[in-house]
Parts: sequence; C-alpha cells; structure tokens
Amino acid sequence: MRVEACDTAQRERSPRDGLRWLVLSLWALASLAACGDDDGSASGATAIVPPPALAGTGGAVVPPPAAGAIGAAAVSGSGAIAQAGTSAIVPPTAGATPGAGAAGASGAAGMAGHIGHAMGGAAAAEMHCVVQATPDPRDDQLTAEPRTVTAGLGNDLLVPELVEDWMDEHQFAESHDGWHLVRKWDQGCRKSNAVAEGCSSAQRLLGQGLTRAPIQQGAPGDGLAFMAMHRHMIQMLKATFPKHAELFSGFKKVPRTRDDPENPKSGESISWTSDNMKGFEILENIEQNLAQFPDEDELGRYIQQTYRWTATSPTSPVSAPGSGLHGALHAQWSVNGSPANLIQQSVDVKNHIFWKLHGWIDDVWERYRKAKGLTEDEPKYKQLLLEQCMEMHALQPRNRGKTPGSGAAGSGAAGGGAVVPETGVFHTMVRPILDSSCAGCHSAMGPTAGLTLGGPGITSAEVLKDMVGMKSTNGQYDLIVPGDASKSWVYLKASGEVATVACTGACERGAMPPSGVGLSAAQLKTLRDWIQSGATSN
Ligand SMILES: [Cu+2]
Repeated sequence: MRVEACDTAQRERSPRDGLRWLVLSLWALASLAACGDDDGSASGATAIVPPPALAGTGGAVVPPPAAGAIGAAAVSGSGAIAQAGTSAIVPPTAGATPGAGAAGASGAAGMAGHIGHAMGGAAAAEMHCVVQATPDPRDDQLTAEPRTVTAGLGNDLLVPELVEDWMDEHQFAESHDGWHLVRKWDQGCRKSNAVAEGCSSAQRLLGQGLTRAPIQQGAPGDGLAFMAMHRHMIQMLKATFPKHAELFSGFKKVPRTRDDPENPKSGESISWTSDNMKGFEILENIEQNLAQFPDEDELGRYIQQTYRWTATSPTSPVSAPGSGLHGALHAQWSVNGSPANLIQQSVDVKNHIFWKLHGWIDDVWERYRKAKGLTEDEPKYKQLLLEQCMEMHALQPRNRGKTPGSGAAGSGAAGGGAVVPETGVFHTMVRPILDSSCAGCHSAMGPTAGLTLGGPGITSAEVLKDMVGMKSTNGQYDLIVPGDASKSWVYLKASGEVATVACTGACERGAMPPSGVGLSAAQLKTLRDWIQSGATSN
C-alpha cells in the first residue's frame, strides 16, 4: 500500500530547506500527513486543501514540460504563508478556476466545502479539491428516476440529464476514465513496469496528458485505492444532489433473479455464475467473513478483478484469487450501443446502474470497516480519500499537466514571465524515471522524507538542485554524488545495493520504491550513467 510505503520512507526524512518544506506542507497538508507527518493536527484542520495537479497515488499526471511551476510560485507566495502560518489558508476565489467554464458557475455554489490557499488569484483557485460539495441548485429540478434510453436492441438506464450536465462540467467521466487508464498502463503495453517508449498505448495515454501510475491495477494498494476513489465519487454526487442521494445508492443486495425487486431492469433476466453467487454470499455477509480479508486492500482487490499482470507473466494476465465481481456486475447489465455502456470505461459513470453496483461495493467496504472498528477519523483514512479527490481533480483533462501557479496568473505572480522549456539529459532521460518510479511519494506536494524527486509542480532544475550534493537522511551519504553512483544514496536505494552498503550509523536498508517493483535494468543504467558522467543537467 502506498500509505505504508510512505510511512516506511518517512523514517528517512532529513532536515532540508525549512521554508520550502513549510510552504509545500501548507499546500499539501494532509498529503504529507499520509506519509506520517504529524497528521493529527494537519488533517484535522479541514478536510481539504490540495493542489489540483497533484496525483494522489502519484504519477497520474504528466509532469510539466516546462518551468514556472511550484518552486517559483512557492517562493513568490512564501512570505505571506510563512508569516501567516495556518491562518493563511483562505477560501479560494470562486469562479477564478481556470478553464472551469460552466463548472465555474455551479462550482461557486457547489464547492463551498473546499478551501484554498492564500496564494492569490488563479493559483489559489486552482489549489482546491472538493471533498464536501454543497448542493447544486439543479438538485431541486431533478426527478428521482433514472433516464431510460433506447440503445441498440435494448433499453438502458442513465443518470438524469441534469446530473449528466454536472458530470460534464466537472469532467467526471474523463477523470474516472483516466484514473483507470493510468493503472492499466502496463496492461496496455503487456509488460510490467512498462515505459512509453515502444508502447503505442502508453504513447496514446501520454498524448492525453496521462502518465503511468506507480501502483498498477491489481498490485498491492490498488484495491484500497479502487474503493476509495469510487467512494469519493459517490460522496461528491450525494453531496451535490442531496435530495436525490438515493440515485447514487447501491443495491441492498445484488439482485439474483429477474423478479428480484432490486433488479434495475425489471423483467429482464439476470444470470450469475456459481462463483459469482459465492462471492455475493461472502461479501453480503462480510461480518462473518472478515478472516478472509486481512485488510481493506485485500477486500478491494478481491472485489475488483482477478487479472494480474506480474513481472513473471508480463505478456499475459494470471488469475489471482478473488471474485472479480466488479467486472461481472458491470457486464451483467451492459447494453451494447448504449451511450453510457456499463462496460465502457469512458462513459460508464453516466449509467444509473454504475452507481447501484458501486454503491453496493461501497456498502460492503463500509460494513467491513465497521466490523473491524475502523473509523472515519483516522488520519490515514482521511488521507486516502483526500488523495483520491486530488488525483481525480488532477485527472480532469483541463487540469492534466497543469501545476499550481503555472497558468498565466501564476507565472505573473511568480514574476518569472515566460516559461522556459527544459532540455538536457537529466530532464529528458533521468527525470521521467524519477517521475514514474519515485514521485508517487517524493513529489513537491508530498516530499516524503523531505525528498522531491519529481512529479508535477517542480522543474527538473529544482529536482537537480535538491539532489546533487545534498545529504541523505542518514547523513552519511549524499543523495547524488557526481561521478560516483556507488556513493549516491538515491542510486543505492533504487538499485537495491543499499542492502549491503557500509553504514556507520542508522541505515535504512529498504530498497526503493517500496512497492517491490523497482527500476528496470535499463532505467538503472540510465541513472547510473548520468551520475557517473557528472550528474549535470546535460
Ligand atoms: Cu471505476
């Protein structure tokens, strides 16, 4: 799980640029909390703050091709922030959300639950996330009924048109699609730990402003993220349309037969396999089956799907234990040719039954949590939902590849003026590796262990500055020693050589990334060669 990964890494935190840390902390409040930093107070403050361009579980958003990002903005805004401390957190200017268009209007009314940061102007407005939306005025005009459309040979049930309008304004379908796409990166390339080079599907995703998620579908951590992201969407909808929250409530029990009163398409037949049925029985009696799921992540993975692309079987999926009920539920009511076909990831959130089945999954998860004595007050839980919120925000096409302060107002505020595209070996060869493998935890928004190794919102020049000649947490090794990879902590961690390296004091010997899916031999060579040849930008 990423949270655990971050906890592990957090032990290694080193004292670094205090002011910058503070600025980023304020931006990322709870994001940092996830990585084990005094989260009690931070996440307790207010549920929401975060920057849009930050990909929660990391890497889902293309790093900025150019400068002018967080670093610069942070510097320009840092004075006020440092002085004002937490009181610097103020509501953003509603309507200033760049590119919001119609969403700006509804957003003004509908996003009162969020707070932004005293960065001023568009940068502040960009820096928000919606956890608790307030009702949309259209809630009053809604009917409680789903919309029936004729599609292909049958009928399908869609969310009401006004809800669809709201979804369009918030690029809901696109961000949901993107969320899954970045986690199916390896599947698309039929290769574990796939890079875009030589993989056309990855190239296409890059073209959409997406980058590979560090935790791929089915990997440890993905099950929990899967449940949390869909919960985030459900919560958003229920808070936006509270009078019609029932539209987004799940099956109480998954309908088993045509005549089941919960069959969303009454009169149409339903068929499940015996394995499906077994899965329903287990999950609908989750309190009696806790032992089968040691943690929430296991539960999520059991439900989501059974395919696994592993390092040992990169070209074909292996079947992991699990029910795969999520896919079976989607397939059961899928209508060919429907504009919101339930098995079409790019549009399925507009299907009424999507919310029935995901609501059911969400209820199972909630019952599991209750039975385990887990509460919503836990910082890790808050963090989890916050991360999903931030990632979904960042995955809206209008936000992809954007960084706070990188817009027109942002660069103006930063005083940087024109944005200079970066070039050089580090930027083009090394940075992408750091972005995909390290920035999930070590980003500008969530610099676990004080390390910013990439991710959105930081220039390559800044990443370099933060690494080369800088002390690692144990104080014995520098992060990067120009010309000597064998003494460069980042390399030792990435290569796993940390396991045997000489340490005089405390030595955190875990290799990175903690997911266990490390850098490929080619990536390690790139990193090594770059260090050996001087670790410069060129
Ligand atoms: Cu989904």
